[in-house]
Formats: sequence, structure tokens, C-alpha cells
Amino acid sequence: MTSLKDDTSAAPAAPFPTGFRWGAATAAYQIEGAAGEDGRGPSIWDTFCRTPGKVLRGETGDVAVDHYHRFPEDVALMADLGLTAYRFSISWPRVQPAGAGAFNTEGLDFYRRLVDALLEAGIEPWPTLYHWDLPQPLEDKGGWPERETAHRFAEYADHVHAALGDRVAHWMTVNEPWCAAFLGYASGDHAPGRVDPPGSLLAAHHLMLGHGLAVEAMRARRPDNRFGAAVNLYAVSPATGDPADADAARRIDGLQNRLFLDPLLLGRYPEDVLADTSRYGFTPPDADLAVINQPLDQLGINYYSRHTVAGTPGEAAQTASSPFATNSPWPGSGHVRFVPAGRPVTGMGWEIDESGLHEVLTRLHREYPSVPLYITENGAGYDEVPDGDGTVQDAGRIAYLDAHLRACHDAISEGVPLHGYFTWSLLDNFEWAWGYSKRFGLVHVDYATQRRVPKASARWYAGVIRRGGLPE
Ligand code: NCW
Repeated sequence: MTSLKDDTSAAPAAPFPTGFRWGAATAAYQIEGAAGEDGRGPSIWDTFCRTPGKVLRGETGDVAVDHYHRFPEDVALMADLGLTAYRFSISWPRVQPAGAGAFNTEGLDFYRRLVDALLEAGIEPWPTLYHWDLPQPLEDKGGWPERETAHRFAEYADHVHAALGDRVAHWMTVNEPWCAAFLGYASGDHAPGRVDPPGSLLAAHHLMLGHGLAVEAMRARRPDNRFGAAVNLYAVSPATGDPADADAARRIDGLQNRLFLDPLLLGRYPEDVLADTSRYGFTPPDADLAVINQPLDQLGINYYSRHTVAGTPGEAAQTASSPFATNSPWPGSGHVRFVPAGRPVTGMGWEIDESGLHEVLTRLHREYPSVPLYITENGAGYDEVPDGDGTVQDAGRIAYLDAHLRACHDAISEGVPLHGYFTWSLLDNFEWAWGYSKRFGLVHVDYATQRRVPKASARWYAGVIRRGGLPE
């Protein structure tokens, strides 16, 4: 294969700061496979995938892209891209199969080997401790709506940190607590597939409590490490100037963004969201907010799109996170319609709007205490078919990444403390309820042979990294 670094270099038209992290992201259940190996226990996703009608074509992450066995090849691909950082997640059921009690040394050894290979290749490891694969025994005891799960998470995080904290500086606790709480426990689109609106609000609270307890424990061991969480933020707009639409936008912004940002960064829940959800008896204890509101060394932002919403009756857009979606993932939102704003969409049906990323970044800078920011996910999923030679000419993905990186560049020029960008995703992988039907990778994977072939976007991204910025 020609090296991805062969592109001729030119001075970038939009240079990024020296030391800016150029990364790609993945998650354990989506890539590792080896679901029954080396003592790994079952997770809620193993169970969910086996529940008929939950995952397209009944697919599972049993094999995924076999990263568990192929990680040396994947680290070599990262090196070829010129990545300076790699964001991956650690599988809790691999490290602690029952989610409590005994730890599994063999499971942890996989991450030791991965971290060593990354460091050897000069790539900074950025682990996330929870990307949705709760050990099934903990779900059997009530899952995230149970307070005890937060304590179990902190214990697991502490154990992983004790093993890797000397070689890993940057730690993310939970990934997209909105998805874990509301797709998992309100709409049922994601594992564990429960439709329990009051439970989903408790899940959101306990995911953040688990984050706070974990940061407390890890920071006590290594105050020099960097700790944070990765939240999925959206720009939110009212469909029209109608006050009912403005109120719908307030409610959705509340549930999507402020419900997480305010406790994490300000140490309080947004009053309006508490009022909107009061019928569910959601009364989080005040004392927990001090635990949740740990000083953060980094905030991860996963950005994909903008929500345009209306509070008036009419036609709604399909914004499903699953091909089977029927229930609402928005507890207490009242009557809200997600409406198409007429922008082009990716293969997920998500509208492409880079101005929303600029809006999210500048809003964080304006309305919240200053925290170093990282884009921990941003990318585009399509149903792609390779050419005869196995390559994929993914011009749509290149345009998406280019536009969003320009939005990052503009935000940095305006003083936003953005220090890195991780594209989602390094490899095509198991896209949750969509199975293997949607591809987000810079690198195409043939699922029958596990052959990896970098797409045109991989070459493009390698050029951006090498130049330290965007082309003309
Ligand atoms: S599904 C999802 N994703 C994708 C996934 O592969 C990754 O693991 C996640 O971190 C890409 O990035 C995240 N997010 C769920 C978005 C749901 C949108 C629902 C909109 C409802 C109106």
C-alpha cells in the first residue's frame, strides 16, 4: 500500500495551533469482537442484540471488526495516518465480568498491550471508561437507574486507572450520557431497551454521579492526569418565530445539552428542566451535585448535527436513532416535532450543519466556565460500497470533515480553547441498532474478510494532519 503520508505537503490555508491533537475515535463493543474470549462477561449489548427486532438484521458485536486480535494492524494504520492521539473505550465486562467483585486480569492485559503499542507508535492513548457496554449482571440489579451502579462504575474506573495511570494521561469517564440514559431507558432504541421515563432521568443522574465519583478516585491517585467526560451536544433552533417553537427549542436544548452541562460545569440542574420533568418525581439530591461538579481538565464534545424543532402541530421529521424507533427519548419534553430544515443529510438522515458546531463551541466559551475543549467525535455515516479495487471515494465524508474543521478553526480564532479533534471513526464498525449497515470509518472494512482499506478521506485526513491544517 502506498503510504498515506506520501501526499505532497503545502502550507495550510487554515493552520491549527501547535500541539493540537489530531485523532480518531472508536468504542469497544463496536470494534473489538472476541465477545466470549479471555473471561469477558456479557454486557447489555450482547443481550440486546439477541432480542428480536432490536438490531437491524439481528446483527451483533460478537466479531465486529476483530480489533481484539488485529489491534497491531490497526495501530499501524493509525501511525500511517499520522494520528497523534487515539480515543478508544475500555470494555467494563472484559475487565470486571460481573460489574462488581473480581477483576479479570486477562481483560485488562488487552488494554495494557494496546496502550503499549500506541505509545510505541508515538500515539497518545485517550481511553473512555464507559461507552455503553454495561455488564449485564448490573442491569439485572436495576442498571443505571440504580444509585449503586454509579459506585460500581467508580470502583471499576479506579481499578483500570491503577493499572494504566502511569502511561495514560488523558481519561474520559462516560460517553454521551444522553444516549445511555434516554435511548437506553426512555425510548428503548439502545440497550438495555427499557421504556421507563422516570428511570431514564435517574440513569442520567447516576451516569453523572458515576463520572464524579470516578474522577474523585482517579484524581486522588494521580492529580497530574487529565479527567473529563464526553457529551453529545446539538445546536438547537426553533422552526419559526412562533413562541411555541421557541419553547420547544428551550425544552430540547434543556434535555439534550443543559441537563448535562449545568451539573458537570456549574454544579446545578437547570430549573426549567426540573420543572418540565417534575411529573416523573425527579428530585436529585443536592449533595450529589458537589460530587458531579468535579473540576474538569477537559470536556469532550461529540457533535453531529442540529435539531430544528416546533411546538405546534404538523409534520415531523424522521430523526430516528434506530430503524425501529417508536418511543420518545425525551422525557418531559411535552409536544415537540423535529422538523426538516432542508439541509443535505448524511446516510444516517442527520442534517449536515457545521455552523451548529461553531455555535456549540462559542456558546460553551460564553456561558460556561473555561475548560479545555476537545471534539471527541465528529463524522459522517453512509451506506458505502467500495470500487472494484476495494477503495471508497467518499467525497461526502471529506466535505463533511472539511466543513466541520473549518468551524473549529473559526472558533479557535475567536478565542475558544479547543485543543484537539477526534473524528468518528477510525474504522467502519458495528453501528448499534443499525448493525453493520452504516459506515463511519476513514478506513473501509470488508466484514467477510476483515480486510482494511483506507478510504479517500483517510488520505485527505493524513494530509491535514501532516500540514497541521486545512487546504485552500
Ligand atoms: S448512535 C450515535 N453515535 C454514533 C455511534 O457510532 C457512536 O458510538 C456514538 O458515540 C456516532 O456517534 C455516536 N449517537 C446517537 C445519536 C442519536 C440521535 C438521536 C436523535 C433523536 C432526535
